[in-house]
Amino acid sequence: MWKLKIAEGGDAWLRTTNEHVGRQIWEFDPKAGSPEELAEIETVRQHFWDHRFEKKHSSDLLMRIQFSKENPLGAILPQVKVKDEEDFTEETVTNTLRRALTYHSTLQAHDGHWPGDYGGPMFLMPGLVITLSITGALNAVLSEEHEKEMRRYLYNHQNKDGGWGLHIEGPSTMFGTVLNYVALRLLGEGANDGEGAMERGRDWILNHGGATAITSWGKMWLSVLGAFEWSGNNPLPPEIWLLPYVLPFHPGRMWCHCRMVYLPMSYLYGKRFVGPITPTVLSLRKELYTVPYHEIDWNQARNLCAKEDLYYPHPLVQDVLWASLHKIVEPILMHWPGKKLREKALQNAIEHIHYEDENTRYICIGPVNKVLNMLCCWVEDPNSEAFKLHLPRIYDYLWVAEDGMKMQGYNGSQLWDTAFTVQAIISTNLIKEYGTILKKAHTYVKNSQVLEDSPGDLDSWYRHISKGAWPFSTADHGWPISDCTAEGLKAALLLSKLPVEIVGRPLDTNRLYDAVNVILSFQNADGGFATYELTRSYPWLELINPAETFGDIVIDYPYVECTSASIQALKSFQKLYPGHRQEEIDHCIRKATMFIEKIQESDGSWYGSWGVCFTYGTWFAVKGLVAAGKNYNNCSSIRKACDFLLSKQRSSGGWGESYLSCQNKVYLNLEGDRSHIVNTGWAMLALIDAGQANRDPTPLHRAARYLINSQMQNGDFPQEEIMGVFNRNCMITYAAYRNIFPIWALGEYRCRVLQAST
Ligand code: LAN
Repeated sequence: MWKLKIAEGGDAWLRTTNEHVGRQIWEFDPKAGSPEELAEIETVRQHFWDHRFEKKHSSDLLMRIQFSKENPLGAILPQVKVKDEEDFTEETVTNTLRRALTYHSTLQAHDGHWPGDYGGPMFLMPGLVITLSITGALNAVLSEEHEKEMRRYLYNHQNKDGGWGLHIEGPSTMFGTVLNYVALRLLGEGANDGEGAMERGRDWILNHGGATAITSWGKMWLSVLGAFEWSGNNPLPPEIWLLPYVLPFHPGRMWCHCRMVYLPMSYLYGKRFVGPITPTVLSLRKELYTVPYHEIDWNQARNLCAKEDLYYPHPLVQDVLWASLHKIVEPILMHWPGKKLREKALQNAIEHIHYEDENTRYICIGPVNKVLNMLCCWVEDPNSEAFKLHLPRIYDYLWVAEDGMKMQGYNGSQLWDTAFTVQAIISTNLIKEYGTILKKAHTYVKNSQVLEDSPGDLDSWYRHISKGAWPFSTADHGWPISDCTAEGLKAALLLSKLPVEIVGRPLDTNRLYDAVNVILSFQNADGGFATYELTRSYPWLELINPAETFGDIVIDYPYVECTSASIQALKSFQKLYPGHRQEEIDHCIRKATMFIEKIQESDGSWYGSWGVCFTYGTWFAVKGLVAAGKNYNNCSSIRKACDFLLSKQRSSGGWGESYLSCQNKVYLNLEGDRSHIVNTGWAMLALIDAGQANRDPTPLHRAARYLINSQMQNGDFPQEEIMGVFNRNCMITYAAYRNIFPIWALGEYRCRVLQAST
């Protein structure tokens, strides 16, 4: 049986700064599991498979089953449902909250965080599988059971039309279909296996123009595998890193995720690296294309892209730029004396790769550069220590649920979920009852702060400061993020106000100061906050975004979420430490508030970039403005926001926003006008903050009723549609949101709507 292990190392090649706190790994133990347990797991797997086209999101049930055995619930309060016409009392809400909190506490790990599935994207696992098969490490890293679960996952998420999407809920794309088809082949499936599934996948590819129409990232992966020619790729010259930093398009100025993905890609491109040509690779050359491989026009292929994949079409300047690099510059760099420069550029690139590896303990900033860096280390030297150090960190990205084993979008969302959960629990004011959970969560928050800057001269590695920041996941990952620092700080400050006997010792003041220092350092001149770094270049740089499937990736833009979270954290800090850097903080908050007001949409909403979408953005914006001292009466932005939210409430009392809002940048309800508990939580929290209870509490009562009635028998809430997003177009799972936001919204509702009115 699969077992989730928390905060364990157990491999001589693993490095850690904090005893692996937050690390979550699935291991297969052939001896574990009673026949009943194994049968239960089979049942939930079968259920997923049977309903896979209607319900594409798994419910993280393997972890839930395991935890229900390890932390048995005991007696649970009886469930109360509220009829439509009926009023409910505070007791009903408190009962729902107790049931929800008791259940949610069973999901807390011993190190204090809430583990969970962070899957969703469908373009990650193929990169891993391709890298492992090229390097010959497939069997060393993945057991038969791993491979079986990965195949299960891939088959579970094949769309009805035979293709695969960019993410689990998305329509089929060439990128998703070719890569997942290839992954299945490398995981041992024959071209006609899967009771017709492989054939349907291939048909999808061939009916949509064949793999020459895959996106640029797909072209790169197929090229290293040997199933595509490098001459069919647009250039990714590593020399760009050697140009002076003053140039606006220097990679050091790009968004760290963009820079960190194109860095290893440029290394592989610069080397024109191709893995061993195996019989499977030769066969793929036949399976994936509409014409024989040797007849493909590779020059034409450079700019082909299936219409299903095209979110960000190349502007003409790009085609001109790539053509001139391809035809004029590359031939020079591939031959003496230009080759000397190429060697220097490759050397420089691999040094930056090693720096990133070392300073994330080989986790790397994200799943894409994780496997690319690993491949580069192997290409540099197959026997290198660096490659060996990469291997055990692969498991940090793998997660098993009833839909199989997936590769996650990060090494988890540990700190983020823990910081939110702390705020949610405290909002209920049931602190004494759930004190032990808060204490453990507090430990996690304290143990996960980043205590040092990255080593060396930060500027020459293009790194921002990290000391005092919080990461999104674990301290070993270590990349600082503005809003994670803010949410971490908010949680730490709230906990510091509670009795030490209940929640343990507060964080040292100096470490609070460090966090404030990081937050202040993240503010841009326009008042806004970006994610990991300052905005270092101009939005027009998006013109050279070559990734057809992702929008807004080239620079780190300022976001409403990051800006609002920073305001909130600084305000809470100031209330407790009014003397510390007072003027700077005041100034920072003033500018940030103006920034948020400025970017409001004309309908009163805010576009959220990292959650779905206008409900998420509006929740953050309102919370930030209110924290800064604005209210319904003195701020027209807040009034407009309330009108916007109220206009979107569904007849059920809830809110339900489709992920298509993110892509289209226009609010869209979920299909069939369904509501979604997480959207409902965000909208309720925003309205409560904006003082809706004093004007007309009815919408809040209706929303609360919707949440109460959505709770399941055991106190859990159902997993509905996917609610996280990145780069405008790709969705990502936040498995703990279904528990956190109903609790948080009902908690505030209980204390600030019901209790306030009595
Ligand atoms: C994340 C996850 C966390 C997220 C929040 C903190 C929630 C957000 O408020 C700021 C942006 C951030 C840090 C974020 C950015 C983009 C990430 C890193 C991700 C969504 C997780 C995965 C995604 C990353 C880009 C995926 C890899 C794909 C590429 C296109 C490189």
